[in-house]
Amino acid sequence: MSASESLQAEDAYFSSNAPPKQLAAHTALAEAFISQHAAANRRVVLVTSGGTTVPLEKNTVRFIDVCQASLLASPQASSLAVFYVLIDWDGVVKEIVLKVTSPSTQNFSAGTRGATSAEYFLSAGYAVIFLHRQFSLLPYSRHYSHSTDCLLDLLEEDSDGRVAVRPSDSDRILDVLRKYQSARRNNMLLLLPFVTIGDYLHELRAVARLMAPLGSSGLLYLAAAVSDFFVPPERLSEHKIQSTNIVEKLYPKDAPSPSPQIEDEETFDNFDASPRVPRSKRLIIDLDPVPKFLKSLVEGWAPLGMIVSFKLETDPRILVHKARYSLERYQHHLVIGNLLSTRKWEVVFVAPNRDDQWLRVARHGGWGDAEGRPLRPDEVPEGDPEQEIEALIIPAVAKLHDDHIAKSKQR
Ligand code: PAZ
Repeated sequence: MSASESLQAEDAYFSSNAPPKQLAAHTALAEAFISQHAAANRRVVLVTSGGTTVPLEKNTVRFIDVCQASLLASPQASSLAVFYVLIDWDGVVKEIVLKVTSPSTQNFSAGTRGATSAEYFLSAGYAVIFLHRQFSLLPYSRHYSHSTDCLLDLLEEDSDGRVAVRPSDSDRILDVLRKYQSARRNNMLLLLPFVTIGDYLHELRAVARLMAPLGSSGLLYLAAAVSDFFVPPERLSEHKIQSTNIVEKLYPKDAPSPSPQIEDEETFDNFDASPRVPRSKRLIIDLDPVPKFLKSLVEGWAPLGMIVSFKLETDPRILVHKARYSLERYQHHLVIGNLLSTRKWEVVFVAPNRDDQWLRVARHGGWGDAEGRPLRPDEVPEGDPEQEIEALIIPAVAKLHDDHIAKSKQR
């Protein structure tokens, strides 16, 4: 796609997909945050985190969300059809089939990478704008989320009837609490939530543009799992999609827009080898590709900043190839490749004019080389099994950021 075509696609997307209601408020917060830290000559990083949703209705009851690793990796996933989880706002989970040609339509993410990375950036002295999926993991509080330690389990009632931290947990909580309070006190962390793919892109563009004046000292670290596909507004159903044709029956003239919808014909689809569910009972959703915004980011929104993107794959044989392809296509500064199954303990840095660099922390098994062959035992790192991979990633990114700043000063 030429530069002018991608600019057109960008304009078309932003003019037809409404910004989130909180965009103006978020922009004002980000502007004040960036100017405070720029005045103190401090580096600012934008960390994106968590997964975007894809609404299926304007009055959204149902949406496609990121799903658990076990589902993505399930035998049901193939190169033609992937099962995703469709969740009603009241938590009812339905399984649907998307007709797509690639299994990477949506990603999943709890926000662990982003929240953990943000903490290490704060420790490295960066001011952090944390653009995250609402209710995903946050820096510091992630240590006590329901999925790890429930905060209530760490508390007890003392002899005076007051709430106290259990002495056995006090030290580790104190360590996190001090870091958290220091970040708050010094206004080092700005939290900006998003929900949908549209919200995310509007927020990303706004914050990236605000960071442009920082020049090379701005860092954009894009760890969010962003949907590749969406339903364009003109094809969004106004109201909740019905599982019967009740609207057509009662109000034939008000039939909902054609997509997405439950198909009304009693035919079998040839999509599955042995369909068990008649087509009339399925929800078939037709999604458009989201325009590729990394190009706009690199060329237009924050052209001097250092841009780091992530590439998630499940097939080890193509990870490095896909990361390098992305780097060449968008001409940014670093792609961090990771595999779904090993992302918590190994990643690969793919950057221009450098050999690929694998970073690994000690864990039991699970590693492979670029072709997916298991590592020899002597290649598997020893060390603290509790070490987080972000403890290696962030210093390495910060070092590349130093080089980026130094290079831009020479120009
Ligand atoms: O949030 P999380 O720790 O569960 O997952 C992190 C991740 C795998 C989403 C991230 O490291 C990543 O690869 N983000 C980019 C995904 C993509 O290729 O779109």
